Amino acid sequence: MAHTPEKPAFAPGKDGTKHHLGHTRTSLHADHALLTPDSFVRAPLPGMKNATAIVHTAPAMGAAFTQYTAEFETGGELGPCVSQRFLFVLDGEICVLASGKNYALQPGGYAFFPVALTERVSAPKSSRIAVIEKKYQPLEGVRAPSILISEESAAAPQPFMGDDSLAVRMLLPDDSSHDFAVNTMLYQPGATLPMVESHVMEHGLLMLEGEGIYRLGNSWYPVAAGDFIWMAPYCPQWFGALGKVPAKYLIYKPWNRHPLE
Ligand code: UGY
Ligand code: MN
Repeated sequence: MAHTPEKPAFAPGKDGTKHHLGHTRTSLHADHALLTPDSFVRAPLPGMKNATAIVHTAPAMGAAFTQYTAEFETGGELGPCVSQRFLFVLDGEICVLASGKNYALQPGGYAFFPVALTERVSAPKSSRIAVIEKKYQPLEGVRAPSILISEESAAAPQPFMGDDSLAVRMLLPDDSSHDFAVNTMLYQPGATLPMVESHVMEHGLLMLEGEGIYRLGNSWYPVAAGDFIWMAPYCPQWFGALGKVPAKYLIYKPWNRHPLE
């Protein structure tokens, strides 16, 4: 991407926010990270055209996967990927060319690409997507997953542990060919996780709407749409939605694999 003094690619606070005396809600710990938009740094990844990435988590942080937000200018493109890849459209429109077919994805649309596939992902207008990439862990006797293109509204909402005020949509099929899950969780105002969870799976979490309080380890953080959270395995976690509108997040976890593998 062209790098002009008027529009630097590396611009913390590009959204207009300014840090007051070094204050930010961004907070990094061994077992969790909260990263807020005022501290996001943009840089292109190999193969990107007219696009930049905000890498939210990666092995450098301790995660076994990579999650980033890709921001495209008109005509922007993602680079190639050696692992499996999941993307979820946040804003704008995304064109996918895969297995000889073209798809157009709108906000809420998503795609899963298995390892062997060479997809082309481009943006006909200014757009943003959440991207998750993970090395595939094959399972003996189980076929590798296939390409999937769908939209969030096509996944039926399920009450979480019987609570109608907390709806989960599973975006990937719950079969053991997939080694990770991506879900959306929609909390009505005042809804909470029913328990403090502590589990072997790590999480990547992008706040999509609303706000609330996230407990991570032994700290409680105010969080809002646009924030990213990484939770290491076993990080104690709990969320309560605040405000007058629902809170929603997109959440990743490794799934369907034995911890020894
Ligand atoms: O799927 C999950 O583990 C989810 N309930 N965790 C979370 O929302 N922090
Ligand atoms: Mn969890």
